[in-house]
Amino acid sequence: MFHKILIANRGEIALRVLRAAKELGIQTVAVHSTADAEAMHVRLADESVCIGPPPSRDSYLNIHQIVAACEITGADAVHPGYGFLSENAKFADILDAHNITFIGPRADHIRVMGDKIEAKRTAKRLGIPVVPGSDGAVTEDAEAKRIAAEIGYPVIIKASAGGGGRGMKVARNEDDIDVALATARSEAGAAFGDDAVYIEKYLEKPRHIEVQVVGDGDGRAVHLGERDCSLQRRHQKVWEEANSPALNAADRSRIGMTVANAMADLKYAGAGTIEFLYENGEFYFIEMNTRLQVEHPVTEAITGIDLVHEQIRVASGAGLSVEQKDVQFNGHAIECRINAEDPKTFAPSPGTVSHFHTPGGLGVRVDSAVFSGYKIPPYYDSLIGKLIVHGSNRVECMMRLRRALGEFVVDGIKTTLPLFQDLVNSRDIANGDYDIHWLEKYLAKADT
Ligand code: MV4
Repeated sequence: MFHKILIANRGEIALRVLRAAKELGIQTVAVHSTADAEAMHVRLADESVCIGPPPSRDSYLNIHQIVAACEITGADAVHPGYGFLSENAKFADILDAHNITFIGPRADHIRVMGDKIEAKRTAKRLGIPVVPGSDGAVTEDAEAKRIAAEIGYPVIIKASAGGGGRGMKVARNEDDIDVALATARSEAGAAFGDDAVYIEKYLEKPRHIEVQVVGDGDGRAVHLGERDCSLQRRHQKVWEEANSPALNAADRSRIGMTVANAMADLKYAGAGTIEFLYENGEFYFIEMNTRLQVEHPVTEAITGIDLVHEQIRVASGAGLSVEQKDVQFNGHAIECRINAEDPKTFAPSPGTVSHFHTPGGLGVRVDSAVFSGYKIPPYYDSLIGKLIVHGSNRVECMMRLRRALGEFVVDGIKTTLPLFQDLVNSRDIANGDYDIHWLEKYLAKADT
């Protein structure tokens, strides 16, 4: 097992990782920018190192400073959390060259999945169902039109280097292709320095359902069911749940085993998420995330498995603590992402949290690094906490969520808590009746 883990992140996820490390008896090192000197992850770590000024590129993304912090403290492993360097293959390679373990998958797996065309090819080869479309990059209008005619309109053109919805263009008929292809390519080139795009069937009203997997890197992999993350605004997840209200146990087992077998074949190591669009009872692979995700606690709630423990175990060579037959899905869990934002305009609302009081009780978990008097710096993303509620079924979970939201107090700044007060009372949400466009439509209506 590791002696000392350096946590290359901040905020609630730095705390999340720190807790797992402490439970395993491992020493912890926090790194921080000058803006985060007073942060909770710094206070709770055994040691801390300041790695630079507030802008992320100079601190949390500064590979050389982070490697230096490992050398100074004698850390033998790095957990990257999510965001920042978590899907940076070069970072994984550099740590490896310094004999420091990257707590995550192999660099080549990060690289393959970071390129959406390669990711889709790999998924298909491994037996994962993909969205019908081009087999690789498309450059010519004629080729795009031939493929679109074959799969049928509407189609969507996506950047291979993309993600987060940037550089996507929908074409509803042949006349749209020229402009969609040219725009997607130029946007991709400008945003990512890579203008490779591909084409696929556009699904009109899918749900976003993602399958959690953990692999031991040696041919064993276990799926931990799915999360429904359809409730998004501008490609930012807002509310996530496990299980998906749209799936039954047979669907879950079918897609879960497909993914687990694929990741076993790949010899994937650590935690990963396979994202699907789900429409009319069918799954279509879109992307894979090779990291721990923000919404992992809903999976932990229904399985009782600590995903960060599993990541650390696998990276250290201790292997997975569970086999597929040990994994059971108990009840239902929902996560609300609490952002320091205006609940109507979503404008960031940094500043001092004058009072912070979190809900408690059975089935309630709050992951946050905020405390009364904490000053939210303006430099980083606006997630300040996650409320995760677990119940024996979805109805109980919703009742408990409504109760927990009523206890939550964040004074001094604006937060998205009022949005959740509304959502928990929505009829469609109560019925689990929503797709990837539901939230945007709901917010547009509330706006008028
Ligand atoms: C799609 C799609 C419809 N059809 N692909 C958006 C971000 C990227 N991760 C994938 N995205 C989509 N891909 C096909 N073939 C619709 C979306 C999409 C979306 C997906 C998940 C959650 C929210 C979304 C909001 C708008 C569009």
